[in-house]
Amino acid sequence: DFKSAKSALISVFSKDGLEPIVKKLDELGVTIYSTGGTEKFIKDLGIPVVPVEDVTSYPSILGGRVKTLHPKVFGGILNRQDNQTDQQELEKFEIPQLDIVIVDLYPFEKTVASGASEQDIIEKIDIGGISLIRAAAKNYKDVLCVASMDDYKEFLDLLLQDNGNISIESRRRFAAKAFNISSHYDSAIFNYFNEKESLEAFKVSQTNGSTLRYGENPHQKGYFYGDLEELFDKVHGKELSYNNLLDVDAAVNLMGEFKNDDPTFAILKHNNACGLATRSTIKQAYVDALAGDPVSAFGGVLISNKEIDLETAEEIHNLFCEVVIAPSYAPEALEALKGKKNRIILIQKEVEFSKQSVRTCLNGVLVQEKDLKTDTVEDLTYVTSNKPSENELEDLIFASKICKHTKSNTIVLAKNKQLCASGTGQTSRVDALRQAIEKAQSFEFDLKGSAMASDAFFPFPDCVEIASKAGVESVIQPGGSIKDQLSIDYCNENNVSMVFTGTRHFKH
Ligand code: 93A
Repeated sequence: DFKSAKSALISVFSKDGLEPIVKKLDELGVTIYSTGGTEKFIKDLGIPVVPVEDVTSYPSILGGRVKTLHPKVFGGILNRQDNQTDQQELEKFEIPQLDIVIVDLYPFEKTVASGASEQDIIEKIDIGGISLIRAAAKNYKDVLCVASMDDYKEFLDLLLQDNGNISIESRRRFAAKAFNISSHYDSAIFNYFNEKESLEAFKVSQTNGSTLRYGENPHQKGYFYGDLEELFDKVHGKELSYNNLLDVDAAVNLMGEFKNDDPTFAILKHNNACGLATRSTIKQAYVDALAGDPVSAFGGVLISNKEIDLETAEEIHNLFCEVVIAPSYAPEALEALKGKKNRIILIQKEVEFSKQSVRTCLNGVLVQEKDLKTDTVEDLTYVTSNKPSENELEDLIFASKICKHTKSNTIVLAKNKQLCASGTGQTSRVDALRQAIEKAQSFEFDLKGSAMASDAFFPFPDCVEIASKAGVESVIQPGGSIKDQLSIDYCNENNVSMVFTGTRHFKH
């Protein structure tokens, strides 16, 4: 099915390599239609060319944003030559048949790479050209579409080979190339917008970077790019260090889970909670958080979900800690806390945090949505014959919130809304569990009736077995292991209740 071309529409950004094509088309007697700059280029070669405006009877408007977007142009491309009605309409509306469409799109990616301004980049989003390409490729049965300067050469060879007769196979092959180009083009635009969004979300720029005393260790240089003042009022203390910043980040993310709960206090070390409790007063919450692990609490980061009063501040004052964070402080409490020169005191403002996280990886960056899913009672599937009591359910949700913010592999043990102990950042979940049990026992917690949360499913029943022997009576975990039933069976035989959340909470 060969077709000899009688007309061509040429609208190209790059004119490099176009000359021999236009010359050949002219030699073959093909009528050439063209747009602004391309038309001028062809005219300058001394070759006859019809401005597209003569077809549309409409000038190029909006600074070139609309030049080919017109029914007379698209009618000329999209009509089916074997369809009578289509052909009658061409005649009726005086639409010229177009057999070849040659486009080379505005160089969007190159413009982005050049570091151009947003405005320049936006103007390089080709609308008319991409539409010409898609229309011509869609109608490949009648139209040949050249969609990039990279294909000029191949097209010229094709013209020379059969003297302007083009086979259906060639038209279809060029159509496939065309859709490859249009989809790649749109993906590049998407990537630009997407990246823009994540960078803006972090407000990271050279101008608001600050030099830290050092990085994770004194021999490492360190910098922070961000706007701390937007998030906190720092009312007292030394400069925040690299490690302080990481702990503050972990603390506010963790406490975000308890924002609307009763008074809750958490103590963090190395980004993990070493103590956390929810009580009727903030002082009691602090006292019971500290009891979770008074050894680790030394030099920790403290955070409260409610105003810190004088009573609590006086208790806190006895502890050496790096940072205290709260939504507000009673004036006397603040004075008491200021009693240590270096202690950093932050008032956390009501500002939303970015919903994405970024970290370096293999000379690149990994970007992901933050884990914003908090397990609730509504998410739970009750998988054992023994169901958790009201109190146990509260403890399970409580434990799962802490678990989500603890480094994997992790197991969290909790009882009466108090963190008993956790196993953090272990290479196996059994190790994490053993660490948690041993730690809880070393601080004289009675684990009888405690709740256990796991960040991921149990591949074997060993964890529920060890936990049950230590006194755990309720378990919350995502579920989803092929061997779930073994853990369920064990729980059923040993009076342990277990619920599945369906959501894994790895944190690496
Ligand atoms: O701004 S556009 O999206 N609006 C249009 O209607 C249109 N038609 C073709 N850009 C449009 N084009 C593009 O113009 C082509 O894809 C090509 O890159 C460029 C050719 O313009 P000129 O012939 O004026 O150099």
